[in-house]
Amino acid sequence: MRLSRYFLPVLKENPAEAQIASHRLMLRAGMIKQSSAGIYSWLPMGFKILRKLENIVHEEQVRAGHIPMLMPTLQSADLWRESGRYEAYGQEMLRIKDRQDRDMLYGPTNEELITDIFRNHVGSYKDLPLTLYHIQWKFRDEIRPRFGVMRGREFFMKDGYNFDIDRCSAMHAYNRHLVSYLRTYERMGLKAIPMRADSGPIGGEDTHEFLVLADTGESEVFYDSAILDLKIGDRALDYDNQDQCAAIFKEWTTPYARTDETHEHEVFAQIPDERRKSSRGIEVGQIFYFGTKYSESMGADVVKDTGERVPVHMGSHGIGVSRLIGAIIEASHDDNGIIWPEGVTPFHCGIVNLKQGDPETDAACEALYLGVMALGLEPLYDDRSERAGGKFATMDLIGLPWRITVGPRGLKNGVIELTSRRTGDSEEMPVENALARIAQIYNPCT
Ligand code: 5CA
Repeated sequence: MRLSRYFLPVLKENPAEAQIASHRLMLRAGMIKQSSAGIYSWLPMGFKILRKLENIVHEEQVRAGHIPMLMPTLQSADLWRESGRYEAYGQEMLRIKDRQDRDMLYGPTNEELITDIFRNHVGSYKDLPLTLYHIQWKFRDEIRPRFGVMRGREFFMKDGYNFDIDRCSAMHAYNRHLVSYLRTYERMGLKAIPMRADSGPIGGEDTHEFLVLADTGESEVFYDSAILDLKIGDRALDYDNQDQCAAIFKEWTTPYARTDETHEHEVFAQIPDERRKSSRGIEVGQIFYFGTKYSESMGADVVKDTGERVPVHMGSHGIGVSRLIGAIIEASHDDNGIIWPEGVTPFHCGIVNLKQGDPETDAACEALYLGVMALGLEPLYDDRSERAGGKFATMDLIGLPWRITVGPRGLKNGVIELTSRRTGDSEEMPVENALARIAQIYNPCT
């Protein structure tokens, strides 16, 4: 993409309404524009990252054997009356009447809708286990929408639902989700810690929240710092292997990690001083096992091999896809702007032309631009006639992990400059070497 032809409305000044870094930087970097409280338009740069995160979530869900689909945003109130949640959900639910005077609602979550689909189409134990998911907009009329996409009213969420014949099979689904979520967050360059939590309006017996540590997080968390050393990495995962998923679940849930809702002072006090930590955290996902809560109230049951009819065991599992963008920025920025982890960056590198209009510099930049694209990567080429300082400031603000700077002086010596956004370190090298480095960074196998 050529910056001169892109739509990147960056702001020079800090917007007064933004209290935390991620909100400020998303507005300044031209990623989002508020349309009303807690509701945003996603401008091209923000939309590009949202799509990247969505793709990572899809890839990891499909890898875990879960099946993508799409349910509507508007739902019928009658379904929610069946589960008893229409009244119970309270003010956060946006209730709407259609022209026939029917009660509708903008879905805050989808347990009822998916249970209705299940009971209409599945009747036998032979069709189980089954996990369906979608990534769709949700609406919760939050009393205090704030911090930009972090606590929005309209937000983008992955929600998945497992249907299993018994508790044991459903616990495997629970563990499998925990493992797939750990992998998902790691790919995004995040350390998200699963913490035993409270199930709130979703209900159920078992639930873990995934928290990214950040001073600006809304939750208070308590943990054993040993958990920070754990990593899924590139270990071979077999999601059908119950023992492996259970072992990884155990590995991550053995060190103490709780939100304030489930915190136990006495247990916490037993952790050695140097490992006993408390801080703030951003909740980027939550998994639930709620047994037969919805299947019993809504009649979602299957016939077992014995001929007996039993309600299915269910769980639901959410990832806050739009909130994740805020969480990544909170975890990865400096005074000059965002620092995107390579796994989620909107463009793989920036190209800065220091002397736009100079035939040699322009030609070198064009060649580089085509060269990066030939690697199957996306460069953002700043081809505007701006001062170098302004171009650098924009690149720092939008946070691409690598910047290639091309100027007449370097070209005389046959070199350009490759700069890491994270460390600020620059290295001069011939164009071919820069291309080889970029290729190696993004495709380590080539
Ligand atoms: N049905 C379950 C699992 S699918 C559910 O709704 N879980 S949830 O309430 O925990 O939401 C899942 C995730 O969505 C949360 O972990 C959080 O990351 C994100 N989320 C929830 N509310 C908001 C909000 N107001 N703004 C942005 N993200 C939100």
